[in-house]
Amino acid sequence: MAFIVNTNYHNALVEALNPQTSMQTTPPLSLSFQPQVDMKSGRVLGYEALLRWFDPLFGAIHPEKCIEIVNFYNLTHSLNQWLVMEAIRHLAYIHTDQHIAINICAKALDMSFAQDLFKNIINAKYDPSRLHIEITEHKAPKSFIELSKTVTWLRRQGIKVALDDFGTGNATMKYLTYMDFDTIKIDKSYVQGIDVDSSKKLTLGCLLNLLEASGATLLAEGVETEGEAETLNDMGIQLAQGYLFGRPQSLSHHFDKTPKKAATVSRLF
Ligand code: G
Ligand code: MN
Repeated sequence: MAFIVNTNYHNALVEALNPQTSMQTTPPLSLSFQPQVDMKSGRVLGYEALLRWFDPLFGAIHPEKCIEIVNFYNLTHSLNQWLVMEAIRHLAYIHTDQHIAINICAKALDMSFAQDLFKNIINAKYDPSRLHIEITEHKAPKSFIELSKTVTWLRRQGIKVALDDFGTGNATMKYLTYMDFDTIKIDKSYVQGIDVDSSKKLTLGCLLNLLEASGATLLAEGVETEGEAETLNDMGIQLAQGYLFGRPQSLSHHFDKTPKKAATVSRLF
């Protein structure tokens, strides 16, 4: 265990996950939003929501450590429910054609979670396609067959599903053989320095050949320089995320300090 067990972490986390606490001006748990852009048009298509935990007692807790603590105390389900509600709440502050993507690990993405998520987005009267799920592939799911059923069901309801950090997990190919995704996010390790490193370019080229048949839209992660963006464009990747286009920040930061309230509800069923 990489962190020292401290019962205060448990209490702090339970308190932070309370919906009342989330409404405070500076809540301990918050979301940071990083733009996902179409490099051709320059449009911000949506934002990936990244978890931030700042505890009054412990200070800033690194996201990886945060996930470790959450898992240790079996609070993954509560955290994921919190993530869904916060993501839905923030949809009101962005344009009606933009989405918010949340990270859910493959292990936690079961039918009951998916159905709850769908119910919540419908109750909030948003178009389900404005919520994206990024499946982190580091931890293998309990069953690929069950996961593929859930992913198919979610996509049928209009919720977009992305495979995150592609090329870093030990089951990368298995995901592709079992299910289809709307988006595949190419991990930053394949992207960084792509304009100056010919062997990296060759590797990414091979990956792209492989992914062509998947039918998914590709998004390059961790784009930091104009050179990388240009090379990716030349290689046919149109969507990107990275410091070049915007760091993870509060939504009000992305909207020049004045969050845009959506003028109308995007779609009613
Ligand atoms: O894999 P995932 O999509 O969840 O990646 C999000 C993580 O990557 C966050 O921790 C974020 O801060 C980091 N990140 C986002 N853009 C960049 C970038 O351009 N460069 C680097 N080094 N890290 C980035
Ligand atoms: Mn992600």
